[in-house]
Amino acid sequence: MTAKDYSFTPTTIDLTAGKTVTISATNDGAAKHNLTIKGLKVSVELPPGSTKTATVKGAKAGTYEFHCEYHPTQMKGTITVG
Ligand SMILES: [Cu+2]
Repeated sequence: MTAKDYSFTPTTIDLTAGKTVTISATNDGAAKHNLTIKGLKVSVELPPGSTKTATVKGAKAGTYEFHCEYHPTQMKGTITVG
């Protein structure tokens, strides 16, 4: 996924339950961003120009919210695990 000032692309992501998934996030913007996924223990800092990965192991089926801690009202989305 990509973070750019001030949105994530895509804003909806589908994952398969019970699998180990690596999420790669790139900050293509000029501002500092962050990727936090509530309920999946993901919180990665994304300085401008950086790419970071987060591994999610065996997520349970459900809907999880993700956002940027610096711009939580603008930068957010949903991960559906099913
Ligand atoms: Cu941000």
